[in-house]
Amino acid sequence: MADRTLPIDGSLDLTPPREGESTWLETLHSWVITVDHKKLGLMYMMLAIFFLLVGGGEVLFIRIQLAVPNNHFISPQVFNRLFTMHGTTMVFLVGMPLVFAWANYMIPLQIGARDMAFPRLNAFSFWLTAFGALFLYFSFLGGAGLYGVGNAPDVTWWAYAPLTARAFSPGNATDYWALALLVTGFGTLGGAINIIATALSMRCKGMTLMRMPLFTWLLVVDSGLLLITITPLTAAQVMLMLDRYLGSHFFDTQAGGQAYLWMHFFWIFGHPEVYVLVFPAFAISSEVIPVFSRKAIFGYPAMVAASVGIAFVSLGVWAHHMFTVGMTSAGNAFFALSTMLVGIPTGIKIFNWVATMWGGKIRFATPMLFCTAFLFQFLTAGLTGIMLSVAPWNWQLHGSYFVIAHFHYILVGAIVFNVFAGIYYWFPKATGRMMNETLGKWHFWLFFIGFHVTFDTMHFLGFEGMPRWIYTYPADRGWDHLNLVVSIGGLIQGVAVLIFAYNLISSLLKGTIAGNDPWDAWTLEWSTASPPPAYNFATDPVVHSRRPLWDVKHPEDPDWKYE
Ligand SMILES: [Cu+2]
Repeated sequence: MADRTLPIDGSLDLTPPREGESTWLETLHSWVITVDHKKLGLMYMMLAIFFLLVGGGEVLFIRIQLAVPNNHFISPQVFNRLFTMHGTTMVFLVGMPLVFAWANYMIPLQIGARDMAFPRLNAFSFWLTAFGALFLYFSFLGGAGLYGVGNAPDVTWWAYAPLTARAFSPGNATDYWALALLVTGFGTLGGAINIIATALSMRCKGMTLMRMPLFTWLLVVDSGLLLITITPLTAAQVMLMLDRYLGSHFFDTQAGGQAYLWMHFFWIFGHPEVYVLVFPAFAISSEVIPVFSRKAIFGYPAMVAASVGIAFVSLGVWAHHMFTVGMTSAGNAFFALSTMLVGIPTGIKIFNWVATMWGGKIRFATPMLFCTAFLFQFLTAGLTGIMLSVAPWNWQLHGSYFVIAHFHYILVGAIVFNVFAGIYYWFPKATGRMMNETLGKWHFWLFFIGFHVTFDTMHFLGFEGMPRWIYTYPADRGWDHLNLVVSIGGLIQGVAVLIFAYNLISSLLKGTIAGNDPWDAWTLEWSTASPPPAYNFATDPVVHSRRPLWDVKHPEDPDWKYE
């Protein structure tokens, strides 16, 4: 065999060449025209964090409105626009950009490449996403203008027919919604193609597919899922525009169309979309948990197989969102069983993360705290998911706050928790500085408490029969105290996020210098400088195992001996 040493042992001078003084305009220009995967990754991240604050701001109004019964803080029309924009923003302008933020920044570094396979397509995809986002928010300026919350869409984030028909939605609000999703959808397709091409064709010497970090694996499977599921969404948006402007009747029941055709098109995208959004969370935990438990990930091949399994099964469960439309009992039974089937590969993942921690020397630094909470919350969300997959149970709780509680357990309890874990973990790599651990712990505990106060309570609101989408409620239903508790929990989460934002900015300016490898980690991104130079690696890395940096640090007992 060839030599077993890595040319990435830290002895190389990887500091980027010094740049001359540049004005802020030149700096801005360099970011706007960039095709560098790291800059684009950070731009996706900034886009996502910006819209996370916007979407969070929207929910602030919603929770003030619902805190007490018979409230008239905002009008029903504004309420409808706010929850529509909240959902659309969080899914398409936060969750989706986050997929590409992580993938862009991390994949070339993790597979030892100098950039993505198609750098220009990468920039094009980012700007499509950014302008699609801008387009959606231009709707606020239409119609009645800013003060009356303009012409913003008010049809919920899944825009069921016939709400979207011209007869029920006469202005341009729904058009903004459909066109914005079309534009960001093309950005998503470009990004997904790029990720797959990069992972298949740009891996460094020695990195076989089964040595690729699980993080990269998950985002590749994620991109495959996106390629399949954005297609029906795009088709549905085109049909919707045809219905609205060219007199077709795909979704018009009065003219022989089918309203639930839209539901099929939307949910065959919409259910796998949940996994599209949660895969980056799995990816982050699959890196953080081993490093902070000081053990290699348990059952790597099973983890890869489970990822592909989840993606595959998730394509056949969509009609569990439609148990109440009156499918045949065979249809109900199929979608109930296929939904329960997701529990098997997901269970494999949870067991493997726990088995990785088992017997490890666990360090509860901030990233690990967030990942540990994620394991419990994800398990709970899975259990309420199985409850909802039982069709007769679903008939009782459909359209209630129980459903909101269930999916926020995934979207916040799994995804947002891991986003925070990932930012604390890779911030030192991207900026060269550590985030403050004390503030990190405050952030974690406040967010953890706020999350449970809000979303645990929401389950009980669902049992008490509170429906979704209502802008206020009478005082005699037994919902008032629970709603107040939910709103207070939201406030605690808001404070935690402000602490996080402060930590982010102050650490960027004066955090302690991180060095190349502050966590004593094992994947390739930690072998280069922090922040990495434009070319990532001075020489092309050569790897011999799944943990190339372990091999360098432990030449007496390298991983490749066991492969
Ligand atoms: Cu679903």
